[in-house]
Amino acid sequence: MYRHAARSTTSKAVKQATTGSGLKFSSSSTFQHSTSHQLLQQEFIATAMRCYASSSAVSKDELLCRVHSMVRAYRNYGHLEANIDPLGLNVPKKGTTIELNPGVYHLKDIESLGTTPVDIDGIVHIGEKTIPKKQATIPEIVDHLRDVYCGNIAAQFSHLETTKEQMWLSKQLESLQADHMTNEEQKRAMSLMVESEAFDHFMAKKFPSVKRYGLEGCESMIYAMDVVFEELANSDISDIILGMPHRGRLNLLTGLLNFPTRALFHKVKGYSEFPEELVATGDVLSHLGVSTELDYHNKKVQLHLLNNPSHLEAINPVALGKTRAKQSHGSNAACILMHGDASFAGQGIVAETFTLSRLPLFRTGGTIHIILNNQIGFTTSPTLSRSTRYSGDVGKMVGCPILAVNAEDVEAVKKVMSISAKYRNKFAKDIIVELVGYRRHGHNELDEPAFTQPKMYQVIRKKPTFPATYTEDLIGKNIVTTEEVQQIKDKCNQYLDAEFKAVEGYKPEKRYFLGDWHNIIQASDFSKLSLPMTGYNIDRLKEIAIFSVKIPEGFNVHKHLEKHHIGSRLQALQKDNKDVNVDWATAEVMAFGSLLDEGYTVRLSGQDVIRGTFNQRHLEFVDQESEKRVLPLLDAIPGARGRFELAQSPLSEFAVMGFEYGYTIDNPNNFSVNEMQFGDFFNGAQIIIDTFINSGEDKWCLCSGMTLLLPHGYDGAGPEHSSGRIERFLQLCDSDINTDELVQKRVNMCVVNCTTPANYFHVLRRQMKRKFRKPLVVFSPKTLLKKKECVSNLSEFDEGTIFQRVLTDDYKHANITKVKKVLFCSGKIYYDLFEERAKKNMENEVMIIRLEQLSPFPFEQLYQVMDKWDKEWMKTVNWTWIQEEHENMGAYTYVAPRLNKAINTVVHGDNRYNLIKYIGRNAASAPATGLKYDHLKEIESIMTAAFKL
Ligand SMILES: Cc1ncc(C[n+]2csc(CCOP(=O)(O)OP(=O)(O)O)c2C)c(N)n1
Repeated sequence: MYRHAARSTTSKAVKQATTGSGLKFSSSSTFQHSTSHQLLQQEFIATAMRCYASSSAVSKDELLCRVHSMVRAYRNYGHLEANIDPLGLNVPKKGTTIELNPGVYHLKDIESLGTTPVDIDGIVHIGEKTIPKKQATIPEIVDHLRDVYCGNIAAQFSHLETTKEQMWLSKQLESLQADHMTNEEQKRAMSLMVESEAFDHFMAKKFPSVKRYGLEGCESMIYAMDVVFEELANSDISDIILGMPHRGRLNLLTGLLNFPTRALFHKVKGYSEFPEELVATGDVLSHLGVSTELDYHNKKVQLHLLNNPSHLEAINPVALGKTRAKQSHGSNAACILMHGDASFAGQGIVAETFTLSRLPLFRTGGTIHIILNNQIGFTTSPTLSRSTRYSGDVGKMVGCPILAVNAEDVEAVKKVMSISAKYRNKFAKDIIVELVGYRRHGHNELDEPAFTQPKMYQVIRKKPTFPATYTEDLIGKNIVTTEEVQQIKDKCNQYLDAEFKAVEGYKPEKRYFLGDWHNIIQASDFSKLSLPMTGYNIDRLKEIAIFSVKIPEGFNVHKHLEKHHIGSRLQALQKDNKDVNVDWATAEVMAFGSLLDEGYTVRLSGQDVIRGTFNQRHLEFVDQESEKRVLPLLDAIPGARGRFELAQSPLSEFAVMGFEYGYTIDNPNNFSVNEMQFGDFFNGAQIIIDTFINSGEDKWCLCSGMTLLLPHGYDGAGPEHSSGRIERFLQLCDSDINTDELVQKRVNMCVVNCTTPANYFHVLRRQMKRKFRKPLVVFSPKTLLKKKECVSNLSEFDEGTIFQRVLTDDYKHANITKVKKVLFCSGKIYYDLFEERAKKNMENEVMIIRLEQLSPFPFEQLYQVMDKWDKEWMKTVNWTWIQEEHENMGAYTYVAPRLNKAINTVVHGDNRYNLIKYIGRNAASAPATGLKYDHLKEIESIMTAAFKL
């Protein structure tokens, strides 16, 4: 439904709108603008009349000027009179847009103009594309402009940033008017739509209770996709990454994307989409994906339809990330995103993704957006679901052309699809096509739509289907015969019947862990796993670390950095290997650099990641005089084979995290680290965590080594910036407490809270060195970045060293039976406990054990530690979990039952006692106090409790 909104408002109109009097809410649920548009029109006419004073003797230049003004008006406002609603419910009244009236330009009242040709070269494009007309009469020009801009395409492009783009689009639209589809093309469109309809009918008959979100009412989408795929294939695109929601997905999968129909029926009947040897819980029908080769007259293109979650539009940044990953490995990939009209206008991720579209480290050369506009969102009409005329209007934020088209004009559909691919290829920018159709049934086929939209559905129920009318049209034009159409239908139904029968005995194909992934296995395949050695040659590591602060001769680096960053790093590294102590930021650079050295693609993204929020990273140096920038790691460590992308990101978490996830699922050798400015900001991207990172492998067998850095720690920074919400991530982990296996095989995510630079180095490298890929969440430090005790000796990075899941100081206790209390902890609190214990001289009585890895829970390592201990002594010990966080937060509720199980198992052989005591902050609503005094008092009381025996 298209409402007529004023294009701008006078101050009076603004006042009216904000007080409510300017917008009337009518019973038919449409906004009506009362006076503002009329006022504007009057103003416009008055101005135009002054400018184009009527005269029968106008000069040639004056005449051209008038024609030019009218042409521009059509390009700007023609869409207001276009007919893009196939239901005919929202057809604008012709002649109501004053700017489109030739009389306003005095081009009606000069009699001779009716027959005298005007020079139109460079003003408007009429005629064949190859032989454009040089002259035309005014009536010819007006007719042409009405055909192009007030026909079945509503084109908006006057908001584009460059006249070059505007001129190009107007030329395309105007000259393509003379282009007509060949008979073959029309037959192709017809058969695709007839097959799509037959598929929907077959599904309705065989599976009447299944929600399939059919394409009925918008069947030309299937041809639209065919056109755009072919256009991209012809422009040598090697890969198309496609993200789309539920509507019409099954039609597209089976109709164009070679998804075996028997596999789909197999899934509908309730069987798994995965081969037996894979461990996966699967997903619903409308989230299925596929990767397939499309062949357009020997122009081949690999199409990847991504699995998507129910959360509408969340797939968008993921698809972009995957596209960029393909491009960074040398392929000429392009992204297409399909959307629903309500979700495109409503979901904020759409705007966030547009923001990425032109940023140097995120761009992918333009996305083609196709909005499948069925003029309704579930039960909500457009008047209640958006504040803009078109669903695609949000694209204006990045100067994106918006071409809305009546889905029942196949020729117009073909035109806009072809223009969209050409525009993307030419300008490397996004473009939106709005395919306006309708939805024949309810939101799904089991819903009754007339409860809420009775009038619309009266029209729809009387309306013949489009494949039927289009077919009749082609028969009428002698392009096909009735027999040919019948043959298409019969063949299609026979095929569907055969596929239906073939479900018996169908076994899902192995489509996973192939190609780039052939060396990767699922972590459940324990027999094939080994602990990866993540240590690296320390001389090379030193070289990398030195290189990371190497600046060119004569470069004016900031004095502070010269002394405290570059100077102190070089100083630390100049010592003998055995005396080299490495801090957090150096450990990180050694991890990245060594992975680059081994040929991995490393990508670090997030807000201000180049410098680092805490002023610790400084991967880039800026000349203080010329502002020239150098990024030593990016400029390549001598001899390193990998590619480094340092992606300072916009202020977005949702889109950026989705993008990075997409980057990692494309290739197992893509190591992407996404840092939040402070840990708590991940919550803006919770949808990506819940629906992709945490569950993508189980739902879709898609593995990801995506790594999140969430700065965490109670340092008096107040309620938000203290906590990365460890508890929320642990709740998402399926680290099983009931298993008797020592090693947790099937855990979805790794969660760590490391306390040493060496462990951080190893855990980062482990992401790429394992045979499997799992997302990793690192609760990274803030104050520890600069703490002088928080360093690791270079020997801890050497070949043969590995990540330590558990760090214990039991070896320091000559007589362990003197220990009265064992404090289990994780993260930065360890340093406070260590200092306090020393101060209190209680090393003999209190043992501190750090859980560096929380998920998968390190049962195996704990058993290794405990097996050495005296069992009778263990029965007497005070076992305590101590944390900085409040009792209802942090790792406590996750860790306590697991520690209980581990200790009970070792001491009693079963899980009989509740042994773990708690020390930490009391339960609270906010993660931390905003008062420094309270913060310090809380620490004091935690420390007092810790060393009370
Ligand atoms: C983020 C989100 N909110 C709500 C829903 C529930 N939902 C599923 S489809 C739908 C309507 C979507 O309308 P539209 O985008 O126009 O697509 P259509 O179903 O009409 O094709 C809604 C609200 C969802 N899947 N995702």
